[in-house]
Amino acid sequence: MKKLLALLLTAVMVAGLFTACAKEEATGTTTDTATTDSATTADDTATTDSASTDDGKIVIGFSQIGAESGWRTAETDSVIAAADADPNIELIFSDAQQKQENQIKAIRNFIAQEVDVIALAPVVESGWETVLGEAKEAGIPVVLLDRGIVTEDESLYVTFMGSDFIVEGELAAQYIIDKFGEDAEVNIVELQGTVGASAATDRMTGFASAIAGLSGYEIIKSQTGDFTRSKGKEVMEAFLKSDGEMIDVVYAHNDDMALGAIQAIEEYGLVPGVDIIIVSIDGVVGAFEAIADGKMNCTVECTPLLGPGLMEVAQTLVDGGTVERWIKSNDRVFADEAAVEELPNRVY
Ligand code: GZL
Repeated sequence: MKKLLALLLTAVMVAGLFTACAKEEATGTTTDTATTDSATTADDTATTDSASTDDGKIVIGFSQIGAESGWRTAETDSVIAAADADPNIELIFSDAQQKQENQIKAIRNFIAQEVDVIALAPVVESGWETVLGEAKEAGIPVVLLDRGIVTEDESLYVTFMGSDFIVEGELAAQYIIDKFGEDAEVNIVELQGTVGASAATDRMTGFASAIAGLSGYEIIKSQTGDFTRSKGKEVMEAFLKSDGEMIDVVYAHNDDMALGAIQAIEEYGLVPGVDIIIVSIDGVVGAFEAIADGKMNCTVECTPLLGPGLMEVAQTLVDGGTVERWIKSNDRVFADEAAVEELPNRVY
C-alpha cells in the first residue's frame, strides 16, 4: 500500500513540474498546426482562470491571423520560440483562421484572463474600435504585429511593429522600371493580398504611385489572391485566359501568390521569369529558390521574425517604460544574382 501511495505522490509531483510556457487559447479556433505543436498546451483550467501568474511572469495574449502563407507561419514560429526561450514570459496563442470575429473573441478572452499585454496581427484594418476600447478600459496595452489598423483613437494601441508596405510596393515597382526603362510599354497583372488588410492596401498604393507618371506602364488586371498560393494560382490562370501573351509582369503582394502564379504560367506554356517577369514581397525561402531556378526575378523582404522584439516590448511596457509608436522593420530587395547569393542565408 505504502509503495502505491509513494508512486501516486511521485506522479502528482512530476505532473506539476510541467508548466506551460506557451498555452493554446481555448477559443475553439486554434489549429493543430506544426507551429503550435511547439507551444506546450496548458491544463485547460488555466485558460479560464486569470492568467496573471503569481510567479511574476509576463503573460502575453497573441491573436494570430492564421496560417495562410509561409510568411505567417514563420512569424508564428518566431513569436512562440521567443516566448519559450524567455523564462519570464508566458504566451497564450490563438489562431483566428483568417476570421476577424475569432480575433475579437480571442481578445475578449485575453481581457477576461487579465493578461499583461495583448499582441494582435489584425487580419483587416477596420472594425477594431469596440474591442480595443475594452482592452483600454481593462488597462491592457495592445501591440499591433505586422499589420495596421485604421482608427481615430490612437490610444487604442501602443505601437505597430512591422514594415512600411507603401515603400515595399514602391521598391517592387522600381525593380520593374529599372528592368524595362521608363519609356517602355509594360502590361502588369497584380495579385492583391487579403482585401482590407493594411499590407495589401499599402502595397497596392505604393506600387501604383511609383508607376503613376509612366504612360507606358499599365495594370491591366488586379484581383485578390488572399495571400495564398492556391488562390494566387487560380487568379493567375484567369489572367492568362483573358490576357495571356499580353502580360509582361506579375506583381504579387506576397511570395506565396507569386509561387502559385509561376505554376499557372508553366501550365499555360510560358516561361515564368523570362516570358513574364515575376516580382513579389516577403522574402520567403521559396521565392529565393524560384529566383535561383530562373522562374522568378525579385522579392522585397518583409521580415516575419518579430518574436524577440515583441518580448522586449512586452517587458518594457510591464516595467512602465515607453516604446516607439512604429517599430519599423528594415526591408531589403533581393533580385537576380543577389538573391541567388543570399539563398544560403535564409532562415524562413
Ligand atoms: C505582412 C503580412 C502579410 C505577408 C503575407 O506584414 O501581414 O500577411 O506579406 C501574410 O505573406 O499572409
